[in-house]
This record gives sequence, structure tokens and C-alpha cells, in this order.
Amino acid sequence: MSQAADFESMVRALAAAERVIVVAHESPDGDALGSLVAMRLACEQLGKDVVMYLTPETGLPREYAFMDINGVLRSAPDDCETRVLIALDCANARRVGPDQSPLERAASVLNIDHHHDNSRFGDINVVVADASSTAEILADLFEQLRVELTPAIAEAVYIAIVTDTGRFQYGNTTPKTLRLAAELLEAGADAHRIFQDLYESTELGKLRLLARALDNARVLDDGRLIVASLSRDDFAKADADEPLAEGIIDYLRSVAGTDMVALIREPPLDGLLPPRKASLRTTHAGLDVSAIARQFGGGGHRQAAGFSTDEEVDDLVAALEAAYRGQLDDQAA
Ligand SMILES: [Mn+2]
Repeated sequence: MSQAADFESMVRALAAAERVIVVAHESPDGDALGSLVAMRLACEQLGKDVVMYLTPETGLPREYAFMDINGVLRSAPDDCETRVLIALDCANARRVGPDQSPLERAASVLNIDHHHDNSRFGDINVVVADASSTAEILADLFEQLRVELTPAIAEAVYIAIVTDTGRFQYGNTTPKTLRLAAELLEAGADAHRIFQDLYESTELGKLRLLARALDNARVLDDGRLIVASLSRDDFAKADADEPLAEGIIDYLRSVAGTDMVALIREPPLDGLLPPRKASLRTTHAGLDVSAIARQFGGGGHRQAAGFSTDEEVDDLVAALEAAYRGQLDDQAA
């Protein structure tokens, strides 16, 4: 099916759904949470019975605590079978969380996402790889569904876009993105207050973690590859928990002369999850860090990706360096 046909099918399916469960990915970021809230509000406006769900395994980042996700379910509801599941910003089914039962039990699965490597796990899939964010796709869907952009919906969409575009600075920022942002301000989103909530409410523990990550950074390949790590001990000494590691990798990416950066972290043990997580970023147009993440069972975008792993830090650093060099070699070949 063409992208336009997928989009038409999605609009029809969304219009027809009466009972809905809206889901975003584990370790939710601003786009996941903004899209979740925007879709919840849109469904309410359209008179649907709607619940939100996030997998219980991962904590909610405190920098988004100002967002209204009251009532979000942390376990699959008993009535999943009666609901259409809308998956937002999830590149594959695994991103919904270790518990796959919501996906398996739902009446149908609508998959709306902007990751280029989306596995198209839904019954209907709208995957727009050149959209800045999942919420940017939602804005197009809302227009077709005649959803009124209330200040609350506008704010949720704006939060998603401003975070996924690095405050409108990453390569995914298009004229369309900026026109939408202007519309959202007209609809009542308060850009300055959102900026203060997102970027001027930093906890000191996060900066302490940043200091440790920078201290631990290994500079490889003449500085073109930087791999930093945060051990459990680092988290303890910074008096910080795992969600505070969010965004630290963006400081590494800003270092002059880097092609690729990685942050390995050991979150305080939380049950069944592998003990280490790695985030990858590249500013090099020829590199695809999502391909490296896929080698370890993860995924993401060409410029930003991640995975969970059991591998020891030293082995992981060596593997990342090999993968980085391999991609450069492939390019040169
Ligand atoms: Mn996103």
C-alpha cells in the first residue's frame, strides 16, 4: 500500500474506533509522552473511551513530570480485547515493553511512527520517516479527523516536536515542522513556559552525572569516537537515578571533531532487564547508528539509536569501535 493509502486507512480506523488504548515506548521521551497525551486528548474530544498505557518496567523521566499523564495505566487493562491499540513512536513491537499482551490482545493495532526502520507491526501502519516526530504525524491526522487544536493538545504536540528536533536544530527540522510550531503557538502553546519546564528545571544530580560521564569518557580514533559510561557506582555517588541520564549523550555529541558518540549506563538493577543500556548518536551523514544498535537487538534512527545488553563495558567499547570502523570502511569501499 502507498503511504497515502495507509494514511487514509489510518484516518478511517481512528474515526471508527470507539474504545482505544494509547501506548508509547518504554523509557518514554518527549515525543512519546507528548504524542501519548495529544492522542488521548484528541480521542476524548472525539467522544471515544480512551485509556493510556506505559510498560511498568521503566520509570517516567522526571523532566516530563510537569506533563499531565494522570491516570496512565502501568499494567494491561482487563478489557484490552475490546480496544483498538494505538502505538505511538514505537519502531517495533518490543518497544511497547516486555509484556506483549496489550498488542496481542487488542482488537486491532494502529502503528503511527517516524522511525525509518519501523517493523510495520500494526494492522495499519503510518510510518513517515521524514516527519520530525511522531507528534508531527499526529497533527496531520488530527486535521483530517477535524480535531480542534486546543491549548492542551497544542502544548503536548509542541513538547514532542521541540524535544525530538533538539529545539528545532537537528536535521529533521523542516519548513513544515516550523510552520506547525507556529500553528501550535497560535493555538495556545506557551513556548517560553515549555522551555522553562523542559530546560530550566534541571536537577543537580543530572549535572553531577554529566560530570562523571565526561570524566569517564574514552576518546578513541583521534576523537572521532567518544564512548562514555555511567556505572551503578556513578549513579550512587551522584545521588541520581537512571532517568537523569537522559540527554547526557547530547553533550558528548556537541564535542568538536566527533563522528559518533555512545553512552553506556548501568541503571540500578530493575528485574528482568539486561544490566546495561547504550545510546548511540552520530553527526556523520554517512553513518547509521541504528544498524549498529540492531546488531545488539535494539534500533532507532540513523542519527540516534539504542539497545540493552549483557555485555561487559570493555567488550562493549571494543565492539562499538569495531562497528564504527566497519561502517567507515564500507563507505570507503
Ligand atoms: Mn520520536
